[in-house]
Amino acid sequence: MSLMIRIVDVHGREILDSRGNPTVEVEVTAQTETTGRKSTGRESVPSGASTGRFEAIELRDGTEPYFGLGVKKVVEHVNTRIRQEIVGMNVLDQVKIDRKLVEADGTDNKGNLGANALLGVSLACARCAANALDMPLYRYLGGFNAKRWPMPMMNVINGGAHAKNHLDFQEFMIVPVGADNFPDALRMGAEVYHFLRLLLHEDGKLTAVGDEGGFAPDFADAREVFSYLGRAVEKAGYRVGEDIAFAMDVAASELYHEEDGMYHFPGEKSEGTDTTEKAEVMRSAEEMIGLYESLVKEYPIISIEDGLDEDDWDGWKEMTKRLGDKALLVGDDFFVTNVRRIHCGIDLKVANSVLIKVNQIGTLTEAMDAIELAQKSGYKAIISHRSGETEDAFIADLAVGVNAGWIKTGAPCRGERTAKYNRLLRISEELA
Ligand code: 2PG
Ligand code: MG
Repeated sequence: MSLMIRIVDVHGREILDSRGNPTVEVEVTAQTETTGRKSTGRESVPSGASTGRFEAIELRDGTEPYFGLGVKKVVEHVNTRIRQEIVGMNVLDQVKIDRKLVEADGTDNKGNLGANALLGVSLACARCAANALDMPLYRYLGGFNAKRWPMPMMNVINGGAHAKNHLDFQEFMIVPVGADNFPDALRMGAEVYHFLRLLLHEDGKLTAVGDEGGFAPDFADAREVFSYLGRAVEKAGYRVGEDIAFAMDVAASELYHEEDGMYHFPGEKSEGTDTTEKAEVMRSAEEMIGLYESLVKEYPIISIEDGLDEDDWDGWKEMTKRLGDKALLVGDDFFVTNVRRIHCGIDLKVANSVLIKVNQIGTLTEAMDAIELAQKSGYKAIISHRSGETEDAFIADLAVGVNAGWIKTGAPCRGERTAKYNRLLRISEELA
């Protein structure tokens, strides 16, 4: 007879995320039948700013208070309909629970109950199960073979939808590729971060931080940012490229204008002539790829995320042809952690890496399916936070549980980002 840990309660509430916006938190309580012991798992749901068009739907109240951003209705779904569906189930049956959640919602995009309702419950079930078994979460998720620490991609300069500056690319990351272990990787990243602050300050640039903890002053363009990163790496005593490499998230769907099929760079102004004023720079898909080719030649950029629009499959194909052997080409808004889209990508030989965001798809099982598909197809799976986060560190355990090898969770700054890094430090001790 298999072990029965019966779900006895599900309770949702509204809490605040790192941007001060409401989000969903869920507690699942289950009772081990043989011993009568009760265990609880609590999880909360992150939220994006530059969301992909094909993501599962995050429901919000749409009426006051909180400027319509409240999640009272979603919490209500958790506490009534979802509670009724899963109370009595075995909390160890994660796949069955997630299937039940998807069926209860009944839509393709989780727009009925809300992906934020489903995800809170799904993650809290896994956490509750791990707690009931007295297992670290990564061990519960990955079994005995969970053993690989993830290389952090640390977003130290914030732009795009994550900051109010005039930087068009969304994220500039440092990747401590020369580190031998996670604590060293984190320390190297943090040291470079501090030297970067110093350099920016010396040049009179603002050192206030954006949504993901990276600095967010104005820059002329991506090249200026990379030159700062290079100088910060050297100041910290590391070798550019060997010890610390770079990565970027263009979040190109945010720059793309359907009307003219061009990518607009409002923060980057072209030179005016005597008769014309300075104008915003625009680039075609071809020019975007050309820009990446030259950036990759000039700087040690190992990863380009969402380099083109989420709908531009032809452009992505061309980009993969020209850059696929030089850098990770990561689909975030492009794949939205969705097995169907990832399948298309693999079939068409488009991109070579998948960003995994659990709230893009709405249940843990579906996110794990996406990771499995990516990994077995030779694509990298990069476990990622959202720009709106909480102190929840589920994704740190997930990254180790699935041996992802990569995690993207912001700067080594702001509590909701360091929660993940600090959890990885603790896991590293256990793995050692
Ligand atoms: C991204 C993410 C996380 P957001 O685009 O990769 O860094 O941002 O959560 O705003 O979509
Ligand atoms: Mg992205």
